[in-house]
Amino acid sequence: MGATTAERAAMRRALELAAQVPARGPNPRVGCVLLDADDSTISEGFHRGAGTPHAEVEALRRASESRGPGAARGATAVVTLEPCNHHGRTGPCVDALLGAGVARVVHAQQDPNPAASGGAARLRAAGVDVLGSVLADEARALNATWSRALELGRPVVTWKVASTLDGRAAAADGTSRWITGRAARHGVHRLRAGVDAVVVGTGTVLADDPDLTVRHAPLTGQQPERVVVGLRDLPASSRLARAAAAGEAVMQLRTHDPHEVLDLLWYREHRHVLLEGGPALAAAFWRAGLVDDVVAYVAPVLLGNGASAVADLGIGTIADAARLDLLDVAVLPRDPEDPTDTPTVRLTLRPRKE
Ligand code: AOF
Ligand code: ZN
Repeated sequence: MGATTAERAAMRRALELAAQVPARGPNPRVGCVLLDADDSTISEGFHRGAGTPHAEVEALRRASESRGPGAARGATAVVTLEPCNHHGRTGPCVDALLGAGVARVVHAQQDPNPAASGGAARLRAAGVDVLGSVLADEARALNATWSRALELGRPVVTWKVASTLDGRAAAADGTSRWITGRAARHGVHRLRAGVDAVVVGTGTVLADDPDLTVRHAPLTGQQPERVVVGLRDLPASSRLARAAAAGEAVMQLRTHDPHEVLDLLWYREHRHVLLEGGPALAAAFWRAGLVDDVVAYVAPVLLGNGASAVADLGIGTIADAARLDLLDVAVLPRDPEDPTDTPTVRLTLRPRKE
């Protein structure tokens, strides 16, 4: 049987429940609604993040809280993600649903996590009526970056680049403060607030002494982990070395291999990382085909000299140019109160992968 009108409405509600949580961290956002035989809602639940109960378990708990034990017997569980079938930080939702005597499960997205998938098949084998792919596109969009990461088996990489009109990230003497305007700098803080880790090369630390924290944007949860890639030691006086000495989440990875960087970050359960430069690190990720999204801030400024925003990509002829699809363009106006501020154009791009 296809999804009933009540089940589709419950799925919309479950998507809404899931969306209350910010999209970040190792786990997807998931919502669940339990319906009884006459389509009325028994209870609702959603997942609040890694280490907390899954949406189904939360909905089952609330069902017995409000209606007593056995409340979910014969019920339909409507859930935005295929129920998990693994012991992660919590037990398998499949066991919880079977234990509660749920008769039917309607889910949206199939779980792209190979460790947790297989729940639908196990439920079917146990005699539960299972219907998948109901509002699956909406559910995937709810966890778009998480889904991409799980499908890739590595963190999604967003490269943030700030440059002049002629593609320079710094002047000939290395100075780069500030090429872009204030609104762009605040935009970068919003980007940081949405990722698990911010990654720079040692060269950027030596040249700019960045702090890399979220300060000019709202932040839910922890600061993203600050990651420095490269072999050179950080000066003890640098902001990042001092933060590390104070026990903050700063990590140096002594490698030049982007694959190794992403393996280590994946192992730390990072699903989305922001690559913030500099040119050498950006080029290494490009050459390895490990740039998934690009946010470029371009200021109406010319330098005519100085480091390019990205180092040599090994491209010698126009036919080999790296090409990107343009997804969005926005003008970030200058602060009218501040004569030293500059407007900036923000381009949102995605590398074309042939
Ligand atoms: C569900 N319902 O509400 C969520 C699911 O480490 P754990 O135990 O929290 O497991 C995390 C994995 O379980 C996650 O990667 C994803 O595959 C699935 N998440 N599954 O049935 C939920 N949050
Ligand atoms: Zn689960």
